[in-house]
Amino acid sequence: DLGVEPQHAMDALWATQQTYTARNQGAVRQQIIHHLEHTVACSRFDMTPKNTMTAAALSLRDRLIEYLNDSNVYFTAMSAKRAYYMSIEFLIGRSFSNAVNNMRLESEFRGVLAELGTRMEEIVQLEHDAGLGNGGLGRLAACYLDSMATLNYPVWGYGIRYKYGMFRQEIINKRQREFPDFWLAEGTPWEIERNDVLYAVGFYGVVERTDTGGVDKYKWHAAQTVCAKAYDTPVPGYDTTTCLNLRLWSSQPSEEFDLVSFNKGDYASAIASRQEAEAITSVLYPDDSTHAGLELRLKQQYFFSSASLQDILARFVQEGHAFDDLPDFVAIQLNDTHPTISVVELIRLLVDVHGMPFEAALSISRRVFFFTNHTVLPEALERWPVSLMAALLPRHMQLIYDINWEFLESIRADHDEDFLRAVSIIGEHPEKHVRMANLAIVMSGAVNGVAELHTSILKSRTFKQFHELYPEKFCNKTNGITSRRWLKVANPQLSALITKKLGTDAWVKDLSVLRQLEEFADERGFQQEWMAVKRLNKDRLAAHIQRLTGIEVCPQALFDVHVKRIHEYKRQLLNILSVIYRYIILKRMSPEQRENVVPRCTIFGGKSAAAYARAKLIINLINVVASVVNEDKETRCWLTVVFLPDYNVSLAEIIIPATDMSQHISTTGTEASGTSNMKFVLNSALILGTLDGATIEINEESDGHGVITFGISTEAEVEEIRAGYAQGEQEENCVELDSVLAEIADGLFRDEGQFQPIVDELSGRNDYYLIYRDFEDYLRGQQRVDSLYRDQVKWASEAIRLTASVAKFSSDRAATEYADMWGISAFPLPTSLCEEENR
Ligand code: B1N
Repeated sequence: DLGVEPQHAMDALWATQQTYTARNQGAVRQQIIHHLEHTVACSRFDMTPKNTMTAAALSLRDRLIEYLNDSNVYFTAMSAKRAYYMSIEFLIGRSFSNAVNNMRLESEFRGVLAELGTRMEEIVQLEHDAGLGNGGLGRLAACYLDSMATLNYPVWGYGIRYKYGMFRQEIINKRQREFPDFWLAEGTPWEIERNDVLYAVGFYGVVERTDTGGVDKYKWHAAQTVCAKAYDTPVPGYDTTTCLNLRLWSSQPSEEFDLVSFNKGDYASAIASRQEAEAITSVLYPDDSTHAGLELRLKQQYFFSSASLQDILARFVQEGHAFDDLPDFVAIQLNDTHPTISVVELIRLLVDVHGMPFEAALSISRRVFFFTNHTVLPEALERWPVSLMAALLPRHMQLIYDINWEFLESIRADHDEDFLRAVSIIGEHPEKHVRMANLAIVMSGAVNGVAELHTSILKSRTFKQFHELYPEKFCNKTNGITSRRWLKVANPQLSALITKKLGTDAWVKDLSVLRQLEEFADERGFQQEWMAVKRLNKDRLAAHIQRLTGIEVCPQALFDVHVKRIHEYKRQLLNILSVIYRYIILKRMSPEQRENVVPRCTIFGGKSAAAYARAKLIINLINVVASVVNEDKETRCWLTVVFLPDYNVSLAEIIIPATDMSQHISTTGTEASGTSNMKFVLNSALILGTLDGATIEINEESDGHGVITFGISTEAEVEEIRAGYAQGEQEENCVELDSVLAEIADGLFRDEGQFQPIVDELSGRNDYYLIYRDFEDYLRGQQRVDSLYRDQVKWASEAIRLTASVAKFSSDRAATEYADMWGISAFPLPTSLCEEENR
């Protein structure tokens, strides 16, 4: 923070400006050498690629810090309303290429790295992913920060600096094994440790009530206090000097707390308590889409919520504002319910610490917070037992009751008991619990889903009663992805081809420019160039697969990719069962018949939550099938199955550009949005999918080009079918799936019978995810994909048209919608302040 009055900030900015490090190869060389010698402290004779990478990253960081400081000074000087994106996950991946690209320093860095005897492609691979997220939700947060920075919005991200990110997955004996991901082992050049940005965060204890002249005052005496320390990661926008801040909190023991134990002479318990404090931010919950009902998880949520709220208020006060004006200067986005305790923390800080009346604090909070829901799976809606909440956060529990009382009173006159029970923040069964989504909805200015279908399900089903109460609160914000990381950086060949063809790279900041590609969709020469790029990317992936798994895949085969978290609702099981069917049919064919078959390489990737037995069994099945199929010389040319271990952001950057067709086959009504579908489309992969999540909108935008759909297609139908099953209705037989199930049961895969429960369930039509029901239509969809692939001209045309229609799924579009909702404006640094003269 500034430490100066806002009106003086501009002067300070002018004075410290002009210092942007020069942008030429000489300056870049000088900086990197400086860091090599003085920070990495290696001699000229032992410049390993790793050392060079570290030095190059540190030189980038110097620039990032200049951009970051100036952006913050400028936002303050302009009294900008700020938005804060609170998320328990930020799935950043690697940062090097992204930073070089966004700062437009590619040719300078390439030049210097060549002089130093290495290559950009070589050193970027040495960077460890920052895997501080499970999947879509965390990666979405990262894409949004990129877009907000690019669009010059005054936004910060707040989250947790996990010591261990998403676990590293290995496949051992065809099964998933989890290993810790100590991503900080060699340090990270991208973060700035803020030893002076510290906040105390309390847990447990008691609440003291005092009556001050008729008004009750409450004071929470926490029994445990830990310290939150800030680590800042600069987030550079593309082609702008705006740089946002991602502030991640790390927990450490608080000194006061230590002293008590040490003074008692109890050294051992003092050390134990230090470890308890550090444990709060030590590990990311590897638990996508299911609720982790553990005290430590609630501690994490409150820990980062409290630190962030204290920090936001401190900045607000320092900028000279009065609390009544908070909604004019601050908007806070809750990325799912995980940060929702922030709402209660704000009220506690305003009421207990700053003396504001409760009603006033309520009304302020309702104008500050905004809530995004990311899932309708009932098991994923967060509920905390009142007993746990009351013990860990006693004052917050009281405030939650107060909020609920005020809310229910305000609607009681017009609604019956059933309605009140449905919307109450407190649920009663099986034990009393706090419904975090209800709290978030009651206390937020707006609630959004992440795709059209998802939002309509929220309104009509999940939060039906709330929608009746506040129809205007519900809005949709279809997800988006950043074109910088997912096309410009991940797919340089396709980027170059598009830029050459359109004669502009304006698409990097405006994906609607890609619409112009449609005009060339049927131009043969262009189609050939387009497919040649795909082939290069497939060669690269084939080499990678060989390195990682030893499996040789043929780049002529149709690369069919299914990568995402492993979950029953995402139906990887449906896919692998159809692979088995394909194998059975191939075995039955004569050599002549096989000549007409399109060669397939089916690639899977994804992690299962460590405790999710069924998902792990599906990983096991995929790997068992792969081992049998890949060994079979008779079918080898027509079918290969690959399970790529440890799917993460940097692996996605290699897989997605190399994909011919990607699968998004969740049971209709289960996948809130999906975002990899958008990344595949951006990279010219066709989609085989159900009409679920954002795939529906992708299909609409492309007018069906490049999207092959199948399956039960409305959510209402799914409900009807399930209701039928519940009443014992029998499904018609599917001979294809029956033959697959029979082969599994007969031991085609030389397994130990572990797949029998899957066989039994499906044969008994215990078919919650509609795998049996959708199987035949899925096979038809697969056949359509094969026929299309035989006609490479048609395929290329469809692929180009699909990519041309991707505009809506840019995170720049989504970021603008959020910014409008928050009421914030863009603040690009005036060009006079930028580094033009240094170019
Ligand atoms: O959020 C993504 C969507 O595109 C996906 O469809 C959706 O499944 C995903 C608990 C979650 N929903 N819920 C989670 C993550 C971690 C956790 O601990 C739930 N992730 C999604 C972005 O909108």
